[in-house]
Amino acid sequence: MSISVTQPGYFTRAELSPAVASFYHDQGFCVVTDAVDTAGLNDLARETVRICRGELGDVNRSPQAVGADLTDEQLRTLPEEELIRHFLCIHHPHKISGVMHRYLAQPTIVDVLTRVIGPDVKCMQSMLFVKAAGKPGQAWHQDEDYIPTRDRSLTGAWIAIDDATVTNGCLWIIPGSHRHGVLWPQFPHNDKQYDCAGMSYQFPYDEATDAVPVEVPRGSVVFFNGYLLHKSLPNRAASGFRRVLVNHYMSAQSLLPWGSPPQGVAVAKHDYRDVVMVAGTDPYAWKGYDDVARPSVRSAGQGGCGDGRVDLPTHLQQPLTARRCQ
Ligand SMILES: O=C(O)CCC(=O)C(=O)O
Repeated sequence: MSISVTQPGYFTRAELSPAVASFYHDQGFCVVTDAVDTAGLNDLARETVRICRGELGDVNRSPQAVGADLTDEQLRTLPEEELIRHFLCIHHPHKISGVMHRYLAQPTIVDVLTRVIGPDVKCMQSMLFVKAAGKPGQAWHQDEDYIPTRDRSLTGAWIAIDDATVTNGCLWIIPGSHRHGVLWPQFPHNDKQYDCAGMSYQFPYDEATDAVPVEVPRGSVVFFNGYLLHKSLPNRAASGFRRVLVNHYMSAQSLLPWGSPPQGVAVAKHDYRDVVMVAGTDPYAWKGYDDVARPSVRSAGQGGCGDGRVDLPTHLQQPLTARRCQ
């Protein structure tokens, strides 16, 4: 099956123009279908194996994460495909990999980011999804649920290392859903199709009619707004992977109150400084930069997601005070 690249919002590098930003601001996403060439994709795929083997440094395999049960000997010796099948997602690969770090500022990505965000752009996060056949997706959410930018400039750049299709668990989005500028409630779902991250609900859309799959050929980059509702389904292909490197960016003109403020620092002053500038100038450069984030392996939920996982009706029976914290 071939993937259509002539849909609205899909551009080639040669077609980059002000129309890209107009489409992005209206619909909350856009795609560049030829952003990364085959040599680049091969580099990213090779580096994924080195990261999973632990060759570049510790990836902090938490007890609930896939891969936690592998011994150091297995990490070193398992055949590549068997090895990476043990991982769902590694957070912050750019902290240990020069290749992943280089892709934070890949020229086509920076070109689009400066069109949709503005001249000054910083990156605060990378995530490397491996998602082998049989592995779960991630439930409906908005990235600003996790990374609060103050100026709503959060933008994901989702680099497809493999073709991403409905079958192998491509992104699904609700176009235009970022325009409300509202973060919808989330709850700790118990739906086994998805990993352990929260699920948004009570948003004013019908997923049966409003959600669309974003199928893309490998080498494409999907850009999406931090308020855009999106999810992915499990990889239901018979074999193979749906590998993606997702980097998150925002305007460097805004503070980033991400995570808990250090002791004694008010939320209004909190500014996460473990960031990488990828374009323009940083008005807050006087604060300096931190290097505190470490890679970590995301749980796939296959060993369970811990206590308190419920279906939506059960969640809605909980007192409001409890629901507010989830
Ligand atoms: O690619 C996926 O499976 C999920 C990615 C995602 O939701 C994100 O990057 O925010």
